[in-house]
Amino acid sequence: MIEKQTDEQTDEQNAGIKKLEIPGIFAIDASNELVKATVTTKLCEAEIYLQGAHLTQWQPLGHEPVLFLSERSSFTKGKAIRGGVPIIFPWFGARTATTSSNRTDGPAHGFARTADWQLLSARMDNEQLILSLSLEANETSKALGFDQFRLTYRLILGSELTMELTVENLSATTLEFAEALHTYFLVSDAPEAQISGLGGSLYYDKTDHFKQKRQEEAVLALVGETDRPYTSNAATVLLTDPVLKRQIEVSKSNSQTTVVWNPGANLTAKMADMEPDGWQKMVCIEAANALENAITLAPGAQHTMSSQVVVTSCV
Ligand code: TA6
Repeated sequence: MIEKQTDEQTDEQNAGIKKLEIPGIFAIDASNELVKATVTTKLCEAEIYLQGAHLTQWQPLGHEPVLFLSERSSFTKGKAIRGGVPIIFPWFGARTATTSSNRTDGPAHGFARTADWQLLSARMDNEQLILSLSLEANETSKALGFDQFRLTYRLILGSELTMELTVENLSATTLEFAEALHTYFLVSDAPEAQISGLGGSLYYDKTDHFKQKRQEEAVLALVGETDRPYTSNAATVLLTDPVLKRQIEVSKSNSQTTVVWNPGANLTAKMADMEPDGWQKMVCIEAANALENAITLAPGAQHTMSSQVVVTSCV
């Protein structure tokens, strides 16, 4: 049975979180259904929801917002936010045999993005704000067969963005999982965007029966629905926006899968949490370990995947 928190427990928790506020820099708003933290430093502005440890905005000084956030996104308990950086764990997409062995169905992209994470710490270092959050097994994860793990998410928010996800296996048996930092980047017009760094790489085309293909072109342009996990791929990807005149560099470590996703007009029209033209304003470039790159962790072992985002202006 899934236990529901009492109002007293929630109030107590919120009071604890409020103690981590840093005046003028890091504020927590617990007055709405989802607890939201706001970051204002000399280097950037950002927003993060504790549900899902979901970063929904990051804007380094002198630049436009970097992350796409759907205006129709639902900010309610248990519903995934559309945009920002959903944390995908412990399976990617629909639940598959590799990550579920005989277990019951679960929500698309796992339970981490809709779970309540704990804010562990918030501290300044060299004008950057460093946040640490964690998620351990709860009733929902246990019901899905994941009962002994710990996720720790470290966010370094400055003029660059670093996201670090650590998975620890606390059990006496192996832990098999997939993961992704499902980052939605804001672009002025998706068909105009240029994505470099994946030329010559192999990917599965989810829009064409999962066929494996090789990207022949050096620069990928988004023509219609694009849904591509590139496996065994550690590439640094460069997203150029000729209208906003900026380049976003996405590098990563301990990630063997890169995913590029844009739903295109037709799929977007079927998505309740996207504006009809939402697909034009976003492209997901995701650091992941999925499909044949799913991770198997030995008892007591841990694994850290990270992604770094750097924005530069260009002419
Ligand atoms: O990362 C790409 C993808 O797996 C796509 O197949 C697409 O469905 C997308 O994620 C969004 O999934 P969601 O469950 O958030 O609607």
